[in-house]
Order: sequence, then C-alpha cells, then structure tokens
Amino acid sequence: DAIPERAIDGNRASNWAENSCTHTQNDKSPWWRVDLLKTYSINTVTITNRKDCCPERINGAEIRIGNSLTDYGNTNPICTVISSIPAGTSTTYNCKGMKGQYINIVIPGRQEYLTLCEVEVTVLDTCNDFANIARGGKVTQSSLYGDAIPERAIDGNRASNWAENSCTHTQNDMSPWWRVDLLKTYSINTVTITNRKDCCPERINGAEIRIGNSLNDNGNANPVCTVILSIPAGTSQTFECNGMEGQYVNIVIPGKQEYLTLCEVEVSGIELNGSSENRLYLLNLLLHHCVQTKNVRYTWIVVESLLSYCIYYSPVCLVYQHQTCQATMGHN
Ligand SMILES: [Ca+2]
Repeated sequence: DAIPERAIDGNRASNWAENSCTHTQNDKSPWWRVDLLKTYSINTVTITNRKDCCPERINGAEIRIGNSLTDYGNTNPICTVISSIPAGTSTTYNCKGMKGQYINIVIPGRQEYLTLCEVEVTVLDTCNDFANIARGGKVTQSSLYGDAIPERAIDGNRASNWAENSCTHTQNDMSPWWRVDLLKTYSINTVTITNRKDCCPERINGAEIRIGNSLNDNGNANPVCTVILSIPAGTSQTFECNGMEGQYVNIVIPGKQEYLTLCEVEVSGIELNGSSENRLYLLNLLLHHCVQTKNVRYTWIVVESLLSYCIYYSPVCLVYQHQTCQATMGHN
C-alpha cells in the first residue's frame, strides 16, 4: 500500500511503519513522478530518505525536471544525481530555476526498490518572477539632456519615439550611465531594455548592465550581467542575469563619449532578505491542495484553488492551523 502519494503527504516520517514512504517493486530503473499540472521554475527539490532500512537504495538516483513524458518523464533534463542521503534525513537540491511540469526521481539502469518518504518542491515565485521591480525605484543618471529625466525609463511606457516623452537622455558624456536603486536587494532574473526608435539606436551598442550593492563609481563598478551588442531601433530586448544579487542596476556605456538614451528599463527578480517565510512556498499542493511556508515546517495553509499562488506573498492571507491541513484562506 506504499502509494506514490505518500511522498507528498506533507509528512517526513521516515520509518516504514509510519506509512508515509512510497515503495516500488524491485524494478529495473524504478521511478516516481509528480505532475505539477503546469510549468514552474523549480527552485529546490528536497528528498527525505527512509530511516529504518536500506538508505543506500537512493544512491545514484536522478532528479529530472521538464515537460516531456517520453519514457514517463525519465528523459527530462537532470537537476542532480543523488550520491547518498543519510538514513532518515532530508537533503535539498538546488535546481536553479529549471523549468518543468514534471519532476521525476529515477534510479537509472539498476534493479532496485525506490522509496521516498517525502519529496518537497519549491518554485520561484510565479507572480513576482515577472513583475517589473524597477518601477518605484529611485533613478539617476550621469547628466540631463533637456527634460529627458531618468524617470522616463521607469514610467511603465515603452514608447520609443523621442517626441513621446518617454525616453531618457544624457548629455554627450564620457561613459554615460543611468542607475535604478531598487531600494532593497534582489536576486535579478532579467533586465529588459527598450531602445529608441526614431534615431540613433547604435548609441546603446557596447553598453553594460551592471548589478550589485556598491555605489563605487556611481554603481558602475558592480559586476557585469551582460554587454549589449545592439538592440534594434524601437525594440525591447531581455537580458538574463541569472539571479545576480543587487540593489542597484546600472546601464553604462564605458570608455566612450556618447549619449545614453533608454526608453524603458524593466527588471524582474526576487526580493532577498524579505519575509522569507512567505517568499517561497512549498508545492505539496497536489494531493490536499496544501502549501507550507518555508521556515515554519509544521504550519500549513490550504489554498482552495491551485491558481492562488500569488497570495502566498501576502501575509494577511495566511491562516495557519498547527499541524493540520484544514485551515482556509482569507480569500481565494
Ligand atoms: Ca519610458
């Protein structure tokens, strides 16, 4: 009766007799899979290994994440290969935002029993992943041309013709720059820049996106996310910064006398040092539609709709009920 649901029953109990561990037959390449019902960016996968017997059975198991069901999902990209997990303990693997609807645990090429006492998954936030955190920041730039203030790059408007009054403009500075202060430190996913349309799109060529917490050289000494080769006139281009951390995002054209014009700068990322218990949330919501906050292991909430992810961020929505899975949300 060691059904696969036991790995997502919200219980890390790891003694067989506690009826909370899965168990396959002695299969060749045994596997377990969870279907998250839609695609997520997976942050971590935490696996709890059996305590009372044979912890070595998990050795060599792969965590695979993706959207394919080829070979039951066991050919999806690998997050990690588990070397071992001490008996009765839980190990967390960082999957760095790998995207997928399916998460498989498979022991490849070996005749083995696969037992999992709990599999917990956290995802990168599905709301703020895509929110523009540049808006609301404090902006500044190396100099001002006309009335093309730095705020125009975060006015929520990608209009890229000069006459539309939504693009910034510096003087013809040596190493001109623009900076947004996000007010808090974020792990930055992407920076999207909209280039001017009616004139001189080549001015942006060679600009650097820099991210960090230092204001040395006005922030222009922070680590580089990317160097912009070019952005076609009037278009928006998104640059992946892979979680670089910082409060400041600078755009600088280094070592060159140039005008810097930005019609919009959008930044997506995840706040660090925030109320972390409400930032990432457990995903064991499939069986009972429950989620668990990160740092409060035995506090559970119910979401009534699988689509209610955004509310995890809002503490006022959380209704806790110790050790149970029966509380309801303030709203749905
Ligand atoms: Ca704008």
